Amino acid sequence: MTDEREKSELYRRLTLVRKCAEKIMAVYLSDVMQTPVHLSVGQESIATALCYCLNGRDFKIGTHRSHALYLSNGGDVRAFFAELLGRKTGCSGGMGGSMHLIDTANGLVGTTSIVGGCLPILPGLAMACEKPQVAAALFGDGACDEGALAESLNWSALKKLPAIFLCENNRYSVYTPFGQRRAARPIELAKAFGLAWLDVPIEQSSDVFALAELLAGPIERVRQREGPLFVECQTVRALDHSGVRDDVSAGLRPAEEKQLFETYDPMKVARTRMNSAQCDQIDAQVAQQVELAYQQALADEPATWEAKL
Ligand SMILES: Cc1ncc(C[n+]2csc(CCOP(=O)(O)OP(=O)(O)O)c2C)c(N)n1
Ligand SMILES: [Mg+2]
Repeated sequence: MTDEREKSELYRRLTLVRKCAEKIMAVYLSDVMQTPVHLSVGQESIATALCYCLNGRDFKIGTHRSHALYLSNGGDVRAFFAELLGRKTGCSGGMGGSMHLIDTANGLVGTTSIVGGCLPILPGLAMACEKPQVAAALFGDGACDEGALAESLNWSALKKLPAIFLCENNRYSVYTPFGQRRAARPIELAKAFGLAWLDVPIEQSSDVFALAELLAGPIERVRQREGPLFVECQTVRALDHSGVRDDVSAGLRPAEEKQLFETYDPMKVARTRMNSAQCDQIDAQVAQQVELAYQQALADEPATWEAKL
């Protein structure tokens, strides 16, 4: 990607996701947020590149680990923090918590804590699409352990639906490594059902600019109704499955995971492709935006069950 305006917009979105995660990390252990959190640190480039190739009319659906999807899709930052803080102004009325983010104005129909839950919903969303609209689901490798993947791939391929399956393969389902759960990678199933596919190594999936470029053409073909697309992006989870701690130091995953993050941290990779003064300027603007949104959300009124009934 060479267009400087496009690059700085992608960098801005990537930075927003990271800075929101850093804010959560700074306050979470005080218990101000009464919700589990599953941070996307290390994986941010994937949702960011995907959303960059989609528009506000396209449907999106995600999982328990969807902060990056909500934020890089243009979700309101105050409503994001308000949701995590259990405020009425939250994007799900303060009742959903971090795993249930909704932003229908921007096409995000929701995120679900049921692993694999978004998979059978995706063909339904794709069936409801009107050309040139498309539907996309972002899910983990653990979701592919569910039988629902085969059914969803089959129906999407059979009906040539405008569905985009994007698997973020961080090779872990909580602490259970890929090799102890699966005989083959998820993409093999997509190939068996005849979907178009993209097999993306970590070198490309951690580079938000490269990934956005790589996704653009195949997504356009989905728009043109050439059939569904399956993308498997290799990635790395920097922190614990849930919460803000480092599970590698706690001995729950091997040290190589930490090294992988050091090498393929999407923020570091993006900075090597940009002018550093420009990055510093965007970093400062986004930091200010995040702090303001957090403080506003903190001052918002708490959600109550009565308010929803
Ligand atoms: C149906 C179902 N089974 C189990 C769980 C518990 N659980 C929550 S997250 C998770 C791991 C999911 O792994 P993956 O899909 O790879 O996503 P990641 O956390 O790696 O992003 C599990 C097993 C659940 N929420 N839903
Ligand atoms: Mg996983």
